[in-house]
Amino acid sequence: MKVLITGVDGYSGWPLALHLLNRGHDVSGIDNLITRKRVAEVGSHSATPIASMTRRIQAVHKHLGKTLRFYRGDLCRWEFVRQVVRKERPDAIVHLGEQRSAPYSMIDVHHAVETQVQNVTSTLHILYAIREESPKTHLVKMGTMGEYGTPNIDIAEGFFEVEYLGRKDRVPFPRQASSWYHWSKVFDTGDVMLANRLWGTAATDVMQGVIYGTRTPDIDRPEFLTRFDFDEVWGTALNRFCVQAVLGLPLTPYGKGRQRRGFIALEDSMQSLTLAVENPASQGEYRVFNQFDESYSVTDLAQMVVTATREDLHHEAEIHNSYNPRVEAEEHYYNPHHENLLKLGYRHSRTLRQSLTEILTDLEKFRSRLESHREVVMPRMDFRTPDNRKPLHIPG
Ligand code: USQ
Repeated sequence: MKVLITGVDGYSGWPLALHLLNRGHDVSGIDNLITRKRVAEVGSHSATPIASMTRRIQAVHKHLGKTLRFYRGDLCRWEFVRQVVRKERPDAIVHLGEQRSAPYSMIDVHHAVETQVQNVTSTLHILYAIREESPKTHLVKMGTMGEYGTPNIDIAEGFFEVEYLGRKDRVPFPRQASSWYHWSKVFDTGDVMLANRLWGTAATDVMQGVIYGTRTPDIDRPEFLTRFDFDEVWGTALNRFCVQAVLGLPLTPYGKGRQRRGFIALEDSMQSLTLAVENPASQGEYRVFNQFDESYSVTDLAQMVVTATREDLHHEAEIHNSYNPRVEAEEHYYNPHHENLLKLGYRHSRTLRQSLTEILTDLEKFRSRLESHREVVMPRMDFRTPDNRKPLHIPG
């Protein structure tokens, strides 16, 4: 199949490109390389030393004997998006090319607007490019489990039956996101559903949980490493806890630490996106996949990292809850459903505990890159105050 990946330079875009190439697909990719700049903007860098896009493409050619067609450009430029889709006319577009950090979107009005304008614009451009240049293309759109928020009822997989004042309907599950970033994904979902209703665009909307891991079988040489972020803006809680443990800093669950989220290993995320691509939605179909395997509270994560640090690195890590810089429920019910991928043959292949050994071992290898950016690891922002850069007090 011909597959176009937007955000091909990103944490999951790059391993997905390698995975699809290794499975014999014809792969092209778009990126404006902005994540590299944005991470530098907050004074950080990837823990893993990632190759430039040029070196990545050369390595694909040299080691896999394949060509990855790369288009450097901004998805907010309509003519650029249209020209690439016209040239490629892919069977599938996997749209990963969006600003993906909730904290980044909460820094101030400029970052909130930048996130929403860029994310919503890119999705609309892709929808229109499919309509005008390649109407049979199947869109696999990266959304987030965070669109649903944390309601006090089970979370359905996209749609659910509701009875209200004696009448019944099947309607989209309510969205209650808790950052400007997560709301940008809600708006995307609305736009993808509308394109599907207006034009019959085939679409899979992937509600993805937090992805973790440094390895997949396709990342088997230094030039193929994918990025791993650990600062408070770009690093997820799990990444940050692992880096804190390696550096001997306290692990920082925010607030009560009972916030629960769904998690999926990078390798399994590649498996599910591949299943979505290889088993496309039909013309006129809009489907939703809740994509995660295990659900944990932030404290569960921290405790698992403490155990893995003891067993794998042979030193003790400590947990010091910091106050919560985010506005979110710190204790809540969480039971999302996920059946649609299982029906396509998805099988959970990596547990968090297995991945933790790999992550900690890999981080040890790149310790000097963590040491040199030690100051970005502990939380410093507070999104509850107008001046969100107020320093936090971390005990110990
Ligand atoms: N948290 C801590 N300590 C930290 C950092 C975060 O306790 O040092 C807490 C946060 O307060 C939050 C939870 O951990 O309650 C998750 O935060 P996160 O930074 O790990 O992840 P999140 O902001 O939810 O975003 C990440 C990805 C995003 C993706 C989303 C999936 O950055 O691209 O959409 O996970 S989901 O969480 O299901 O919405």
